[in-house]
Amino acid sequence: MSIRLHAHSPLLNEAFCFGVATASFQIEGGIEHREPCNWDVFCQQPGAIADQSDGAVACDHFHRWKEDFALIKSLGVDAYRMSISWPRVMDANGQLKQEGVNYYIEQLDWLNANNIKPFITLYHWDLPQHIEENGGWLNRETAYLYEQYVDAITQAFGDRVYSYATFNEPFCSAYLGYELGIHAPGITGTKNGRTAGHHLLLAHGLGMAVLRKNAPNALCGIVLNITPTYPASDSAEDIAAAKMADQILNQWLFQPVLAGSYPEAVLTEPEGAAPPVEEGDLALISTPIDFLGINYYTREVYQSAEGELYQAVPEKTLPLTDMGWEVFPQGLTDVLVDLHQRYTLPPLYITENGAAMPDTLQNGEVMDTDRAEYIQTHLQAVENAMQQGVDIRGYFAWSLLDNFEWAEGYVKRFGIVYVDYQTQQRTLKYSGRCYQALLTERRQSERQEQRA
Ligand code: GCO
Repeated sequence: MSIRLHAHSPLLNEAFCFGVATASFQIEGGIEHREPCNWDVFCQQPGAIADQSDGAVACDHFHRWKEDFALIKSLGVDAYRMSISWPRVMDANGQLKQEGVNYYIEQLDWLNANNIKPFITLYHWDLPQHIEENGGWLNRETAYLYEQYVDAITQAFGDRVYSYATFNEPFCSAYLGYELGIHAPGITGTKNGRTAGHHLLLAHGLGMAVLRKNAPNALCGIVLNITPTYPASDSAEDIAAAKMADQILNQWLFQPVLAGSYPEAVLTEPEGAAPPVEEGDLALISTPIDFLGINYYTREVYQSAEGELYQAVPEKTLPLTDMGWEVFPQGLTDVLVDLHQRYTLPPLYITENGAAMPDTLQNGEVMDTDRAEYIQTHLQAVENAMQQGVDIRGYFAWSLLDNFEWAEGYVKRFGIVYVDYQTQQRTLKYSGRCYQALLTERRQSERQEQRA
């Protein structure tokens, strides 16, 4: 097994961007150099994190970033997607923290000096705790605090950033954090989920306007995750259940951003839980974006159930990752084509795709052929979507490093690089070597073409 693409694959075109992705809270540690955040506090709740861990050290990337960046460079990627920790760069009075700002500026300068495009996510779930204590995303005011944060940090970064995403997966912040309560801050209730979701989207719209002013040359947009929904059978009821799940769980966030309206079901189901839309909000939220980032991992199957809008089918029929998620590359093609047919899309980037696998380090090696195959088949799925007319400009493997997998702690490993959390030693896994080989080959064939 290796990761191979046929010689004429559009993914081998030099304009197609390959990268790796990470997020601040999941890798940085170095918490004594920043303000506390919602996840620091959530991790202390008994039972919140599978292995009772937290982000205090994580991959110690705060201290080891130069080593990690050398690794990124050795992969031969075109781009690196990372997030900025808001509590690292701003204090509780809304003033920039110079130490944190310098930390990121040094990284941006390193990336630019090494011809690696910085794809910056401005919010990947770590909210300053003092803002959480003021209601977090349930409070409309948080959207305006976010706007101030974006204004200050993007001015400080100047023209160092190739691409900005306002948010990563507002679905997870809103639904997992404020509706199911399995992510920070651990609040429940549909009304809360929809309220948080709306304020996150509002903040996205406000953030876009700031980015246009402060980063006129950057590629700006948002990253949304999507889990395509399939009916358990051909029955009209199951088909309706799958459609309903899609409206409520996926189009909930896609439709306002891409079409300036909420799906009917989100406005009406259940009664009283409609997002708190104020005049002008949807126009802001649907402001044009330069790119849309898509995070894809798996599908979900739904059936109808008495008294419920939809019910996820618990039995899985396909091979599973270590998260218990079905491996279903066809779902990526399907969902990209579906979005393309449904909306007028900006160019897409696959900003996350990858798999947790039960890796073992043996004789200094991790032979994760399963992950290599996952990446290979999903790259093929991207290519299939491109052949059906979808404009896709890049692919980022999630993740560079094994890291803090939120409520799963350090038990689930998504990296193409293995991290020994005792010693902090990094080992490029087999999948990482395959990714590297693919990128090296691509560069070589480019050079040959240039010579020819
Ligand atoms: C995401 C998450 C990542 C997760 C990954 C695997 O954007 O979905 O940001 O942080 O680690 O998705 O669950």
